[in-house]
Amino acid sequence: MLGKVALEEAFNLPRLHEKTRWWAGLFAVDADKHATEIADVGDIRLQYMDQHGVGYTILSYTAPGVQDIWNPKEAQALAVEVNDHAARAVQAHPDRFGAFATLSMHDPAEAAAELRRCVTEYGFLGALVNDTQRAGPDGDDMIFYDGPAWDVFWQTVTDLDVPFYLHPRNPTGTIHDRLWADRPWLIGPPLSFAHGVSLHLLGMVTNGVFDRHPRLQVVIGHLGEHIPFDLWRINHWFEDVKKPLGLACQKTIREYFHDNIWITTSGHFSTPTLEYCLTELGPDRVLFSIDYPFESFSDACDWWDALPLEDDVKRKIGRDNAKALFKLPAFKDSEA
Ligand code: GRE
Repeated sequence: MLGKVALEEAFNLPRLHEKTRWWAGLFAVDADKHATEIADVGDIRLQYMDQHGVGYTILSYTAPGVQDIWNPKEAQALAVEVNDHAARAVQAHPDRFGAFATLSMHDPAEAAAELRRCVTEYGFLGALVNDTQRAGPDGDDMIFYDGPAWDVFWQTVTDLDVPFYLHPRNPTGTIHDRLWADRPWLIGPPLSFAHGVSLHLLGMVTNGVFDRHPRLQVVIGHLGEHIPFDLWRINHWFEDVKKPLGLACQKTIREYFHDNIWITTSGHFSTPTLEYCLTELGPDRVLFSIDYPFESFSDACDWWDALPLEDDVKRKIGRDNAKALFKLPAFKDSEA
């Protein structure tokens, strides 16, 4: 399929090479290749896109990124630097690249202001945040965005009418030590990433963020971070037990998925799993993505291009849903 759109696609700052090597050591079999690819927001990426029929990529700063920085001033300075860097990449290839804002999430008003700057000055298409913000004197605290203090931020997101991508990061501090330290191979895609994002997103549901901000659009990757497979059970327990006990969210979990939540195929190229998600959620809430450079263009695109889906479903997920959600400009093969 030509003109695909991909939106969980990471870059780093070349000057943070050492941090990239550390992260690559945890997740990349070929650390040199990974470090080269993630630092590129030009020719290497464009060549892969051309080879594999990806017309447009929404760039985002790699995990754990700014969410790993517990000093609020440093976090904000890095976010601004990253956004200025991403803006230059987009300005060089506006018909191939867009960007998500990178945000320090220490302070809701500051995060809102940086998002507003990126959207209004740079034309960024939303924000991508790596789960909870590390905070506190030694980085052991975690800031969630599901409480009332964050309403000012969510209000800005919906005023600007841009989506918010909730991306995973690695477990840290006490949580890491208690849950994961003795099970290190489960950190990342096998379990901890989905564990973190599903907790955070379901916290937003049950703490009423989507009731207070009914137009808010949140995207999660990896075919929904395990939540779609639990929809029946979550629904049963919310509706039949938790609401009678006091859970106050207004809609059912399926309604939030219908009205507020999107999933992407990033890093999860399984046909039966996608078919299951389409049965549960329908094709209007699913978006193609790769998860480059943690996953390869060929694994994602060869799988996608060979999928026996109806043409209109394939066009929706591969391109048209993203075009509408992000109000994309014309890009390579955008009408193919
Ligand atoms: C990511 O999407 O950021 C990611 C990692 C590490 C491993 C896999 C992965 O940061 O998808």
